[in-house]
Amino acid sequence: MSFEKMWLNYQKNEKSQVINRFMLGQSIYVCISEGENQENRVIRTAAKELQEAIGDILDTHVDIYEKIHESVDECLEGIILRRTDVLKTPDAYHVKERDGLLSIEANNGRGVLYGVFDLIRRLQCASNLKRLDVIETPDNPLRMLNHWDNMDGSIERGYSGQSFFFKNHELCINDRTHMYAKLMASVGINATVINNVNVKDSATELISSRYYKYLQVLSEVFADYGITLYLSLNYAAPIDLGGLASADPFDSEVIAWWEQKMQEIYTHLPHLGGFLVKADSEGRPGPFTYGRNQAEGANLLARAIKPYGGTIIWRCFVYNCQQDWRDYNTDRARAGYDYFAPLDGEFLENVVLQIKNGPMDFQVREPVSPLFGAMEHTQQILEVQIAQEYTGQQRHVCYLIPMFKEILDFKTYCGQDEDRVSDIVSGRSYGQKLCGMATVANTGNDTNWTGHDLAGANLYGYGRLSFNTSLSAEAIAKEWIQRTFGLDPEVEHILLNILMQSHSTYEKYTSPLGIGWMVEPNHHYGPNVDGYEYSRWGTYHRADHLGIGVDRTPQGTGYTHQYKEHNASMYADLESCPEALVLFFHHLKYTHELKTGKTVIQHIYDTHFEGVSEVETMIQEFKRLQGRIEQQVYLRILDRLEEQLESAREWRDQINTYFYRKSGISDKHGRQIF
Ligand code: GCW
Repeated sequence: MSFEKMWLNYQKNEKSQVINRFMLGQSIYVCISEGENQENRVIRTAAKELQEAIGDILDTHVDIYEKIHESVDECLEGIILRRTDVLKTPDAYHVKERDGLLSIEANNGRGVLYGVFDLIRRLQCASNLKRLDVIETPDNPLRMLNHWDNMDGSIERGYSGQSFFFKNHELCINDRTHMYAKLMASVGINATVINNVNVKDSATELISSRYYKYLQVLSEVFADYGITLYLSLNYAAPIDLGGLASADPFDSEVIAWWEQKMQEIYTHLPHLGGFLVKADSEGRPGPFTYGRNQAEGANLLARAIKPYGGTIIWRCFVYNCQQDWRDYNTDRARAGYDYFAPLDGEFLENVVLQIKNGPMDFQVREPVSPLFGAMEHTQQILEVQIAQEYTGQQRHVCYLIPMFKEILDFKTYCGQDEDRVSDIVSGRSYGQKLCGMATVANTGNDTNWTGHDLAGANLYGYGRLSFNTSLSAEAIAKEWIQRTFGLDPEVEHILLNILMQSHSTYEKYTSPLGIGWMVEPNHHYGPNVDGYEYSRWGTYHRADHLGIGVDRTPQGTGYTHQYKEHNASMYADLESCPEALVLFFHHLKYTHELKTGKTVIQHIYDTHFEGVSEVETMIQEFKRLQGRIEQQVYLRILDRLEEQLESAREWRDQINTYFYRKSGISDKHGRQIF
């Protein structure tokens, strides 16, 4: 089925064929170096990919000729793929057409591959390749995916079926694995973690002889597409796997165990990039058990892996998940900064901290984590989540790239300029090399990969954005639509509108003014206003009969002062606090008048009615596409939109009714509230 190929579902494109006639009958010259090496392998992958795409899109066969690097100048006509020293940055590429000669040059094999996929994108979108001259340099050195796949085949927060990496505690390597590598490389992903950060049971054994052979094969499949394999690690492996009594980072037996383990791992898996670690978080073991801090914990692993050039990616999602809801002083939002900011400069050079975009947990709207900009001497990765845990679970359409853009564009004021989140994680702010972006992936073994067909835009968009953070969310969505659904302008117009408004619509019927967590506990789908109100998770809205919101100003939990000026004052001052986040930072009366002139309660009612009616409009619009997109896909999407509508009504009615009952204030438009 075509949707198994997502945006690489090449179709014969007559428009492209006419525009790019000069490519017909050309040959591909691949310039490789002498001997067998990884760079050559990636360049060969690139050539095969280009051959396939030209064959399908332009309906013409091109031959591939291999040349040893020195002799390339002989080929005057054709498509040349080669490495060059001119481009200094790894993964950057130069695509150029001149007098019928098309060259794709890069400093490494991966860059050549990216150049090829750039060209393929242009062929699919029917852009003119004549006189093309483009140099692209990736903004982020690391562009990662984190899969939360378990060894039994289930996926934590997975909404697209089962894992395609694991089944019954075995690794799967098949056509889908190859297609995965190809799809990810086509949008610039260069690293992936295949197992859940919650490493339990058999997953601890991934670093044992039972799995090395399979992991090695997998890492080679990935390496041919320029993707480096990483694994998640159980911090208590010395106990659970090694039979030691402790996992204390200062214990000499533990240190020796890790040194030996890393040596063993790298003997079997020379391509492994390193490990992602969730420690001292939500019940997972970590250095706190032994009275050690997070840097001491991370450095243990970093030292052991260093001889092999490996990296330790250490998550900052550390907070007290045994909070008492009666306690108004502890604020979960503060935890990441409180634990990590004082450790700036203490992490070894092969440690990267991975920081979730917000201080809580992937809510519909949160402020940016104040850790960004607070750690000048620490390498950092921004972690986002395209698995739609709190944003409709791939049953609702919610295009997340506009939100990711806002996060990347956020000014931290950590310097005079180059102080945005995008500057920090790209290495521009502090000159760091090991940094970038990671996302919790939204894929599974569903035919269409992402459950909701439109959720494919988030997978595509994340890759494109992490490569080039200045692309607009709209440009990315357009590309994705054209490559996935073809060049019908009506299809593009309607789907683009749906995608571009989807996050705002979702926010309207779920989560007003920065209040999160009003979801069903555990699975997080559907409304439950008090679902997390009296729990241990530190996730409270504090609504009573007079008002709602959390006071995080200096009079409250003091969280606002984790930001640098001017952000600290901007959030603390009700006048300047952005309205979309006002209840995140302030406790307000329902009768408080917002800048729009509406009261808080009226805003809640209005947005919930609007959200539902926007979903109704989406469905009407979408129905105009019947017959214009593949019927099966049309029906699948329609089905999800209909479920979304039903769910949005449930959200609207529960939220509005709850706050009406609490406040006793009627909707001024007299609409139905139950
Ligand atoms: O959002 C929470 C999820 C957990 C997840 C955790 C994390 C993998 O509900 O399922 O665990 O975040 O990011 O570690």
